[in-house]
Amino acid sequence: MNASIPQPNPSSVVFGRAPNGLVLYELSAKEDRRFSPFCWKARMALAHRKLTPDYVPVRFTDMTMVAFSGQDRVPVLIDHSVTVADSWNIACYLEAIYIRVAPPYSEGTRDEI
Ligand SMILES: N[C@@H](CCC(=O)N[C@@H](CS)C(=O)NCC(=O)O)C(=O)O
Repeated sequence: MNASIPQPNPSSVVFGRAPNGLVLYELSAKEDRRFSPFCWKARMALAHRKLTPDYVPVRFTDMTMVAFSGQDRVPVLIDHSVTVADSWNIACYLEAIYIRVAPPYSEGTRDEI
């Protein structure tokens, strides 16, 4: 895995959300449907570590909400002062930083995604 660990970006710090400091910006469509497979990948990577972020819904028309990440797509993960954009980068980041506690598709994982 080619995981270069993102460096803290002080301008992107979001405090006071999930107690674990994790925030996931993800796509939200009509009736708050979260249909993005890229965002599911991020959810899956988090669930494998039993990490529950605060979820911030982002509409297609509101992609400027994630401009702090230096691009205009979701998912974007904030981990305290670290910002990670792109589902693959998020997977690599989590792999590098957090221990996986649940194998993919294990019993119970379904309920957490
Ligand atoms: N390579 C990116 C792709 C992310 C992506 O394309 N996300 C879509 C949602 S599925 C998006 O944010 N689109 C915003 C737009 O097209 O304005 C990843 O793996 O995260």
